[in-house]
Amino acid sequence: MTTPALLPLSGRRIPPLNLGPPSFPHHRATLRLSEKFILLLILSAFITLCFGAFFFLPDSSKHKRFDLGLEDVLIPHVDASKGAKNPGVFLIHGPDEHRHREEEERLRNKIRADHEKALEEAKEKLKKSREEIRAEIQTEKNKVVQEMKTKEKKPLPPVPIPNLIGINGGDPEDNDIRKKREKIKEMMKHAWDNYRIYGWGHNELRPIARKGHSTNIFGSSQMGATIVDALDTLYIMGLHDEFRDGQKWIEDNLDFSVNSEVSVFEVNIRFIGGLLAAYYLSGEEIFKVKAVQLAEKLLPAFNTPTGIPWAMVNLKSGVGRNWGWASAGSSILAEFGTLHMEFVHLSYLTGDPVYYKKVMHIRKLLQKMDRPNGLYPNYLNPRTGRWGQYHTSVGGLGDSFYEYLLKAWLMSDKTDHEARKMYDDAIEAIEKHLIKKSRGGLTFIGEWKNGHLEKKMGHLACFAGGMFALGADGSRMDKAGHYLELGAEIARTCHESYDRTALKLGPESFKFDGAVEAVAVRQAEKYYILRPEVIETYWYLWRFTHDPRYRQWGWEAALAIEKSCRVSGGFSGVKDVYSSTPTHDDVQQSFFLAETLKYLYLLFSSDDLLPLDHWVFNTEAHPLPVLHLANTTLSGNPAVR
Ligand code: DMJ
Repeated sequence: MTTPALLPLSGRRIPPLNLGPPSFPHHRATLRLSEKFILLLILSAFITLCFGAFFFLPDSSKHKRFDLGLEDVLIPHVDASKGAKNPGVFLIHGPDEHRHREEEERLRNKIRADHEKALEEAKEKLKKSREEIRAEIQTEKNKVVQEMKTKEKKPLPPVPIPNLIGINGGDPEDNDIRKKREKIKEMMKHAWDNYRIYGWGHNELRPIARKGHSTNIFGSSQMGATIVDALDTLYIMGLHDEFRDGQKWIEDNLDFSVNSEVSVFEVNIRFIGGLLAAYYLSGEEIFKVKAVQLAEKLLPAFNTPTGIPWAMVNLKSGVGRNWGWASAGSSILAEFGTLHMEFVHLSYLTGDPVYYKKVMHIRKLLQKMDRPNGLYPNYLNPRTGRWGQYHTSVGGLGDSFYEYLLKAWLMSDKTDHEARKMYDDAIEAIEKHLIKKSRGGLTFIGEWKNGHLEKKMGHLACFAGGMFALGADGSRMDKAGHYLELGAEIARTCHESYDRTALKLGPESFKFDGAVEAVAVRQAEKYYILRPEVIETYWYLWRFTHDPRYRQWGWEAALAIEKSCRVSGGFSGVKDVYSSTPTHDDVQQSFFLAETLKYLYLLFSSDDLLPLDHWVFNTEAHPLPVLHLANTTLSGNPAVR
């Protein structure tokens, strides 16, 4: 700021005010006290003016909420031309001023009239008896319920249904394989029938206590998670009576207007995924309607400063929050990064782009963030848009995020190149930093924690063998052979983790430490809870290679489950796979019916059942058809089913 020229006050030129070092004492001495006072007064008036003007300048810094270069996705898009967000700041003059006064007067009159009307109504009400008032309230309630029901029944717009190929059949020619497939179907019957008898409508089953079971991921209400999760498995196995039974329960009982806090991720992959798959397979509208009703209930979870959803949401109030254990209040990569497939299908089926926009927003945000060593950390704070702890894993907390990048590309009929690029980049970084070979020659995927590689692999990470195989075709620099081989190596390692136990079932997590290879060390990591990932990898590798070892390994796993997990009331997880006498955890997980038994059944079916160039399986093994969107838009389509 330059000092303004001082004007003479009484015809006398005032020497410049010197506020410099006291090297010119004579100058200051010449300035009288009153003159000094006037000068100071003018100066302070000027400073006040500049200061005031500063406040009236547009404040661009207010709009920038983060320093991550995310402006385009994070800046609230307010249409300035409408300008009514803060009406107080606009000054109105001329003819507009008159119109404005009239408008104000009209509003005042309306408020006055409304008040009087309300007063009259209240007086009238008071004249009525309690019974009359109660009856009126009841009529009002009924009206609201009726309105909600009509809204629920509102038909969704017709869309072209993709070519649904291979939803039945899959009979293998080989007699031995056919018998094995029949055995898997019998296991499914056993799991379903017992749930039907002892746990019907509950989320899961306690097969030993013979009663219902649930965990906090499903909230506090009975949402029949096993029914929804099992539907498509029942369908492809030809268990149509059971399928219809499940459908009936859903029609009559599945209600999402409940005061219950659920996991957005789990409800998405199991319920929305399960309902969508059941809809595509059977064509029954009810499944589509229920999927959309539920999706609407999940949307408030996205109301965060960044658009990264909360981990949990209350289905009734829409209030969201994160898990208490997650680093620095973060959301989890594998949770907010595993919505894409289902949400794209929801937009496709409803013609409402809202779902598509939510997941694309997440993708854009992730794309713009710095990644340490090219790796995605598992934790992201939805308030600040900053990473939490630098922990990267292809197992729990990270796993299905990578899976969904690849599957977004496959599901788009290989047109979503952005997703493929993100997948390729991520996989390259993972291979460079996390994938190692043990002394004994087993390839494993470790976990990256604050600059250090933990030589530990979770059962969950075993799904990656199948993912590498599935992504081989279309990989960069034609490395298809390499990725198929990598998938096979992971399958071998995971098979070893099963083979080195007493029960021939894999532990939750296993180490590679000196002489220890593919074995759990801590007691807390020795359990098997009917998880599917290893069998899932066998199935993908079987489809791509037809190497008989995968059917053989799958059969070993099926027999081990039958021997150690089957009880008269269903199937249960076991607490220690290294102990030859199994101790049961008494939980029949819903994913056992959705995934483990489905992948086993597919492993012993021919490839024409749910062929992989027409179907993409969500992370809960629910098959969704490939969408040929090249010539369509997501905002509705006139064609009819
Ligand atoms: C399933 O719910 C899904 O596969 C999910 O992606 C991770 N884990 C369980 C089964 O282990």
